[in-house]
Amino acid sequence: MGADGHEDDDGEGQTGVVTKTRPKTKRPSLYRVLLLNDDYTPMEFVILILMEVFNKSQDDATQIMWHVHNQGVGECGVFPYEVAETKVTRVMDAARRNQHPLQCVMEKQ
Ligand code: TYC
Repeated sequence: MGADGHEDDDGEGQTGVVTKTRPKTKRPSLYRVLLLNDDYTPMEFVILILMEVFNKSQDDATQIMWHVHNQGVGECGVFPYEVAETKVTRVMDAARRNQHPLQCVMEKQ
């Protein structure tokens, strides 16, 4: 600081464009995994799927199954893209293996 109260020009003062860098921590987009109702898949099978693929308790799985049965669609969970994709594939593979028409889809949240 000079006697006149102004900054001394010591040559270190920066001039030009000030770029404020913001750390880019992009969080992954989330996807809802949904089960769709149908008339043929046994309720027990849906409950087992919810327990095995979505790690639900028997009580939670039963509640979700009834919700889907009554409302036509219901959420099994919300996951990053690749996790959601893997779960949809596991459900669809199990349904196909057991010849049930159960449908599972994912949608961006
Ligand atoms: N609606 C089926 C039945 O009455 C049960 C069911 C529930 C099927 C949920 C699919 O995602 C589903 N057997």
